[in-house]
Amino acid sequence: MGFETIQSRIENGVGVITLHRPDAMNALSEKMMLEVVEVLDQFESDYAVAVIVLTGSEKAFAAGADIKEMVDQTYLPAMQQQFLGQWERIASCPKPTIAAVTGYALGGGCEIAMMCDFIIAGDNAKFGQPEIKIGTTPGLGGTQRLTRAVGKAKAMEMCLTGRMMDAAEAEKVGLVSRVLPVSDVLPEAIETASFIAKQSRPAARLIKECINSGMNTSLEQGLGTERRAFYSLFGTADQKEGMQAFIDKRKPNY
Ligand code: DAK
Repeated sequence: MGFETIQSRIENGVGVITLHRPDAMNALSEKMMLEVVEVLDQFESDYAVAVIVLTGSEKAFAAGADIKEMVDQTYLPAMQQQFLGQWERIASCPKPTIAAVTGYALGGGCEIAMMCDFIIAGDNAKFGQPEIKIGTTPGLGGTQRLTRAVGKAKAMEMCLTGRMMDAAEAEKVGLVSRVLPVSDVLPEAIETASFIAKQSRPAARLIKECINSGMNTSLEQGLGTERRAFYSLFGTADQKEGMQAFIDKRKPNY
């Protein structure tokens, strides 16, 4: 689609976005952010795309925001223009998203991986929030999503020291859903995504909504949201098809 810093394609109901700045460890430049947002807009409005996979290169998913672009930034323009704020767009995507992470996922790289619904990691993956080492704080959810994902002790240690977490530790503490050999990560992420793409889209959307909203509400409110979602799906043809297919001992056709 003619992008400079990313590549994108659609296969089997899956939109794949590949971060592609090989000379800069896929550092998240402003140009890259605009291109990711543009392709997300396209994927979201395209019925051919049911699920989105975000990936990088073998060496680096992304080594964080582009430090060379940030070094001279000043307070007022950063605040007034909500500098880099559009990266948050990944978290608000209503379609299911999977991060296929190999290599470094640092700073903003770790943060955009955590914005996805789940992470499948390569056995060479390294997650970290090294901002302390360059005189700043995480700015895209590192102190918040990481803490919710791995708990206070690990998040504090990682953010205060910049220590990287390897793939085995990330799986153990629940930051990633699975760890695979590097060459299997993207194919497996796409296969998982295309499996989800074949399920009921309204059901997938509501599952995502329930889990995400439940992360920010009380158990009682979360259970209420879940129950309303469950009831509402009785209004869809997919629920009828899914249940009838089970009874008929055949595959559902959504
Ligand atoms: N930015 C710019 N260039 C980078 C980069 C980065 N984050 N990371 C790597 N590069 C460049 C290097 O400068 C080098 O370029 P040349 O010198 O060849 O021109 C090239 O990529 C290869 O890197 P290295 O030579 O350093 O490679 P190594 O294998 O030795 O080390 C590394 C790989 C990933 C461990 C290392 O490059 C590294 O530590 N990178 C920086 C990691 C880092 O500090 N990341 C956090 C950045 S701060 C916000 C939104 C977002 C953010 C904040 C707020 N808002 C919405 C408010 C995010 C902030 C951040 O992510």
